[in-house]
This record gives sequence, C-alpha cells and structure tokens, in this order.
Amino acid sequence: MAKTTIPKTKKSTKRPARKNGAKVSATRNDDGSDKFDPVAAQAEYLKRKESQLESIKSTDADLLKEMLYQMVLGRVFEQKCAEVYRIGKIGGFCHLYIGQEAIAVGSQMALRETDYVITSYRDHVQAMVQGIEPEAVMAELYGKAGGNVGGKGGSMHMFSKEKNFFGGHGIVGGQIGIGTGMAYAQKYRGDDDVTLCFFGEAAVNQGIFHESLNMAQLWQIPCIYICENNRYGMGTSQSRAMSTRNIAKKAESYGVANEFVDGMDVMAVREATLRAIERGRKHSLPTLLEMRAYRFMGHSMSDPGKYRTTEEIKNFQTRDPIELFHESLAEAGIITEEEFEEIEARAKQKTQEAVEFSENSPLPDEAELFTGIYKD
Ligand SMILES: Cc1ncc(C[n+]2csc(CCOP(=O)(O)OP(=O)(O)O)c2C)c(N)n1
Ligand SMILES: [Mg+2]
Repeated sequence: MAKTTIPKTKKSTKRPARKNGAKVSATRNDDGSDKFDPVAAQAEYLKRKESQLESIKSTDADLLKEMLYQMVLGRVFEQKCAEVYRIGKIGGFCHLYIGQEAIAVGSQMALRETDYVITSYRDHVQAMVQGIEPEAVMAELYGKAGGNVGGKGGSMHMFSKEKNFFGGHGIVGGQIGIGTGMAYAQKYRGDDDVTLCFFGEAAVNQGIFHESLNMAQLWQIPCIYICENNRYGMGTSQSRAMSTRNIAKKAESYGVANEFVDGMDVMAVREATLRAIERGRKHSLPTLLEMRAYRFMGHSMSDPGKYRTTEEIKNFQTRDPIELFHESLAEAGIITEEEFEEIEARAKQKTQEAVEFSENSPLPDEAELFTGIYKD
C-alpha cells in the first residue's frame, strides 16, 4: 500500500459525538467507495453487460468502429508522446490521458459540431476527438509552428476556435467558471447547443466548482460538468483530500441533475452524456456526471509515482477501457480480429505521420513572441 502520514482512524461501531453535540459518521466515507475497487466495478459492469450489448446493437456500426479507432489512436499517440518526451523532443509539462480514453470518446462523440468543449491540461486526446488533427497536436507538443496554436501553447493549452475546443487550462478548476460562461452565452444567444466542461476530481474541492453549479442551476445554463475521477490529484489520493467522496451527490446541494458513470465503459459514458445533452438542449439545464476511471500513467511525465503501488495500477488495468470495448464489439459481432488489427495499424500510421510532421515543422518565427499577448 502507498505510504500515508495521516494516522488511520480505528473502526468503531459507536458514533462519536462532536464537542458541539453533533454526531459524526463512524466511517469517514459515505459513498460506497468500493465502486473504486476494480473487482466490484467489474462485477457491476458484468451485471449490466446485457443492456450494454443491446445499446451496441442499436448504435450505428460505423460510429462504433470510429469510437474504437479514436480510443486506440489516443492510446497509441500518447504512448508515442511518452517515448519522444523521454528523448527530449517535448519539453515542459506533459500530462497523459492513458486509461481515461472512454470518457473523451464516449462523451464528445455524442455531441454535434456546434457544441462547445473545455477541459484541463490533460487535453491531447480530447483535442483530437474534437477534430484537431494529430499532426497539429503533436507539433504543439514539440513547440513547433505547425501546432494548433503555433507552438506557443504546448501540452496544456491545445485550442481551436474552429473546432469549438476552448482549451487546455492549467489552473485547476479555472475552466469550470469559463465553461459555465460559455454555456451561458449559448443560452443567451437562444440556440440549443451545450457545453461539455471537463475537470478532475481534485478540482471539486475548489470554490469555483460550487459557485458554478449553484449559478448554472439558478440561471438554467446548459452546461454538462464532467468530473473525470481518476482517483488522484497529483500524488494525493481522493481519500486523503476529500471529506465526502461521492461527487455526483454533491450536485444535489444545488439541485443539479447528476449521475455516477463507469468511466471505463465507453457506452455507459455515451448514454449518460446523451441524457445530459437532452436535458441541456430541451430544458436548458445543467448536469453533473461523475465518471470514475483510473490514471494508468503518472500525473505528468515527471511523476516519480511513489504514492501508489504497481499492484494497484495492475489491478485497475484489468479494466482497460479499450479492451472492454473491443471485447464487447467482438461479442456483438460488430468487429472481427482483422478489423481490430487494421484499426491499430491505422492509429500507428497516423501517429507516425504526426511525429514526422512535427520533426519537419519549423520553430515559430521570432516575431511571434509579440503576437497574441495583451498590450496597452
Ligand atoms: C489552482 C491550482 N492549484 C494547484 C495546481 C497544481 N496542480 C496541477 S494539477 C493538480 C492536481 C489536479 O488533479 P485533478 O483535478 O484530479 O486532475 P487530474 O490531474 O487527475 O486529471 C494540481 C494540484 C494548479 N495547477 N492550480
Ligand atoms: Mg484526478
């Protein structure tokens, strides 16, 4: 187990009274945290497998194959990012999304083109799913002129106005307020578009999360808040930083509709997002979706990873979202082994093209130092 400096509370059947007379719960956690246990999560997954297969059969086969391709591309692309980072091709921070692919693909591929997306610094895969070319994402990581923001943003600041992808934000929780404002603009203009606003579970401890949810419900703003609960904020586990760990439930304090979602099951992600989209489009109401996944890699490329064990990581890897989806598509007769190999080959080829493009792309011109900045 990971080392902890916080003394463990002994289990007691008595409910200790606080000095002010209020009772406190005997357990520190009220949320059924066993849902984080991969064995329990898998058992729950198998129970709803039949309905998952039903929804697979009622979804367009080409769309399903494209979803799988996007997940595989995200994985292969980021494995390559790690490789080229280690040989010094990419500098600065680099946060990988490996293990969380089902969340970006399941939710963003349920959107239409005019909807908006905003996210944190863990943004490479979300940028690609949104339609930014892998070449432009890799070149941005390389700091080259061919990057989607001309090589000036880097890993944490992917952005494309044309693709309605509004970043890539480095301040934990900062994008929650901006996303709420984007959805407010959609409502103000009178269209029925929605905003997907992604953030990690550690951002939920920030005031901006609570202020935004309150305002979104009060003003009826079509913002879909997606909390990607990957269990850790840098090296701190959620259990050491959050008093009550049922994030979906926190929405109830503000009257916001909420769902807990298995973030390793791309179809569950898609369906929960479709329900939230309908609520946003038809009734202009927000939703909070807590999607539980696991970060297979370190927080960033410079994470020494001393806060968790290899065994823990391996346990969660038994629920690899790509393998789960691949298996289900094969079971439903949607995909053959040859087709899966072709998907992998295509993803590798695309990633290689992205690397070659980035290698050959020039550095930004010196004059770029003085563009895109605030001036008097
Ligand atoms: C306001 C603020 N405080 C602290 C940091 C440093 N920091 C960067 S990432 C991070 C952890 C965030 O974890 P989480 O929200 O769970 O997202 P994840 O990295 O797991 O995707 C912290 C504390 C920051 N960038 N911004
Ligand atoms: Mg996290």
